[in-house]
Amino acid sequence: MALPKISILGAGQVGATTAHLLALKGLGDVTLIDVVEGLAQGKALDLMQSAPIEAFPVQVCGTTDYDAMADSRLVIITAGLARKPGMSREDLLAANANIVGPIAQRLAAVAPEAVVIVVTNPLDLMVALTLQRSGFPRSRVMGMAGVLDSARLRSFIAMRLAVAPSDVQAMVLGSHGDLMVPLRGSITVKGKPLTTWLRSEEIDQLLQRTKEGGAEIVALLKQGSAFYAPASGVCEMAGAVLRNTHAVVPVCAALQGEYGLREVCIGVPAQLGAAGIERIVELPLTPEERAALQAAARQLSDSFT
Ligand code: A3D
Repeated sequence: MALPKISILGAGQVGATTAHLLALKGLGDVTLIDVVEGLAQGKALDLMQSAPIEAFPVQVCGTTDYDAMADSRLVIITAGLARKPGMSREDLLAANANIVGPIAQRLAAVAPEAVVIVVTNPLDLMVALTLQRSGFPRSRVMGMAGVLDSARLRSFIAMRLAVAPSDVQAMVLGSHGDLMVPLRGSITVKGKPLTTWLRSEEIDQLLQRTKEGGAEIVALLKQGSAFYAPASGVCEMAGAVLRNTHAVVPVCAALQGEYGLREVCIGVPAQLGAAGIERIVELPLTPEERAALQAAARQLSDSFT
């Protein structure tokens, strides 16, 4: 059976690491596309030379040509600038809108049936832009951030309690940034509420570290931002779409009334399958969580107008 075609825009840190993981998982044939001549071609060739050792069955190729996205089942947009120390994600808005907008327009022309996962920051605004420029239904455009923010929180809790990360369950909604909304009351470790493991002040500290999780890595790296965990987040979403798993994961999606919000792209739990977003899952939120989600939505609406 032919493997699905996956195109990745941007062969930088996140794009190339995502290509590597997708190949290792055998999720599809990968086309890497980057504006820098030779970059995508070189990384694709390097990845193909790992195939005899890793025994993955997929093809990876690289190009500068956007039209190579043609007939993709899945398009992943990582093209754009990454943060430097001291920069907020919003500082990237103008530059990255000029990169993502034309990509969204082109992909609508050459890959009109694709499901799109956006990674470029500022994430929630780039999802809204991709939706607008592609003209795609909201079911086929989503952003990766909640999976990453949730994984960061789970890893911090696992490190603090010295338990397996897979024993920690947590979900982070809202905007990818200061206005993320961790569902504090529903965090569990080995099935028991986090409040039975840690004092409230310690939980506050872990939540704050999660909010600053991206900046912590930017400050350490001094150039560029995180890419291993972001690429894992993208692959989790890609796997749910390509393998039609119906898994529920937090994604940035356009809301039309869910959670009482409209005309905004923001992080919420969604069930993913072959068609993209199959449904947005409305979890019961506490009044504080609902207010935090609304505040994040207000700020995003202000930024986009
Ligand atoms: P980087 O390693 O700089 O790669 C970006 C690539 O995009 C570079 O190779 C560029 O040459 C390429 N590029 C630039 N313009 C174009 C264009 N017009 N067409 C095709 N390719 C182009 O950055 P990165 O991979 O570390 O990060 C990529 C983006 O993802 C940035 O905006 C990051 O802020 C964002 N990011 C988001 C998350 C989220 O959780 C949402 C996590 C990590 C990174």
